[in-house]
Amino acid sequence: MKGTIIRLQGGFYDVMTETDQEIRCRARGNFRKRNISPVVGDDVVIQDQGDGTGYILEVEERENHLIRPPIANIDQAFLLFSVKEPAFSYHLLDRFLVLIESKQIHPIIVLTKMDLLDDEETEKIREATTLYRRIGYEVIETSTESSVGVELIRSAFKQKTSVFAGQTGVGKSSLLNAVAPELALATGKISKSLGRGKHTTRHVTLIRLAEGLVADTPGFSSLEFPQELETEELRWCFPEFVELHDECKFRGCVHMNEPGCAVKAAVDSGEIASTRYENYVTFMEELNDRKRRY
Ligand SMILES: Nc1nc2c(ncn2[C@@H]2O[C@H](COP(=O)(O)OP(=O)(O)O)[C@@H](O)[C@H]2O)c(=O)[nH]1
Ligand SMILES: [Mg+2]
Ligand SMILES: [Zn+2]
Repeated sequence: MKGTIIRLQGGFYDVMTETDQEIRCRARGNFRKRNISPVVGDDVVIQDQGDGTGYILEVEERENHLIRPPIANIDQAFLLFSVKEPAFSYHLLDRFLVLIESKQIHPIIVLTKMDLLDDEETEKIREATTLYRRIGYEVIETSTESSVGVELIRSAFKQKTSVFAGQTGVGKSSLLNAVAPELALATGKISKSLGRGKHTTRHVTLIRLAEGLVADTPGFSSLEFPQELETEELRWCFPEFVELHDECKFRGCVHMNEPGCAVKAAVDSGEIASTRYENYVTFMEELNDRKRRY
């Protein structure tokens, strides 16, 4: 029987089967010797003992894998950015996109708190919406105050394993509550003052939500680029650069100082947004600095 690990608890793996049963499993076989340690999100083959318990026999190959939080096979990440309180930042958005592109996870950009903008500010933020849609990203504008976009978020959950990412205060818990009120997650000041003890180990759990699975902790808790992201790979994290790459004079072009660079030409002509290119250069310098330090 096949299933997905949704929780790790006291040496057990709770597996949600294809038929929506939860089975408490132990790992059987020589996973440790083979250097496999099953994590939440892993697709597994289990032997069902028929009494609510079972054994994991096989862990299937992972599509992708996050370390913090430890979770595998994420289909998509909702990247939340508030348009106000805290203010919208192109830099932060591009940084999150690089983090997620480098993990080969499908991003969905979510702009939150749209209700806080007046008409003029709405116009201004639509420039961002348009820019990222033109690149090919899905952008969903939301407000939990006026219930904008909540249905779109809900339908995007279907049949997928998702993580929610975004800085504290952007409205992750509020939006999840809007999609599924039964979650009753603490929001705003309340959640801050609860402050979990330092030594409490937090395990990730996948929860059923709107016919999909969602991780109960925010993905990408660190904004640092992953250690394995090489400077030469950064260019693959910008889809609109990838599209022009073949037109650069040099095959190894990283779009910095090379002559005949199609990406830089597109920046000059306005086809590629200058904010995107500026952030690319900043990230490149950051990765180079890191390389120098180690
Ligand atoms: N005006 C407005 N406020 C919101 C919206 N979504 C969240 N907030 C507020 O933003 C604050 C942070 O929300 P929360 O969901 O706790 O953010 P989290 O830290 O990302 O989980 C809370 O005070 C919410 O009431 C929204 O769509 N509109
Ligand atoms: Mg929260
Ligand atoms: Zn180039």
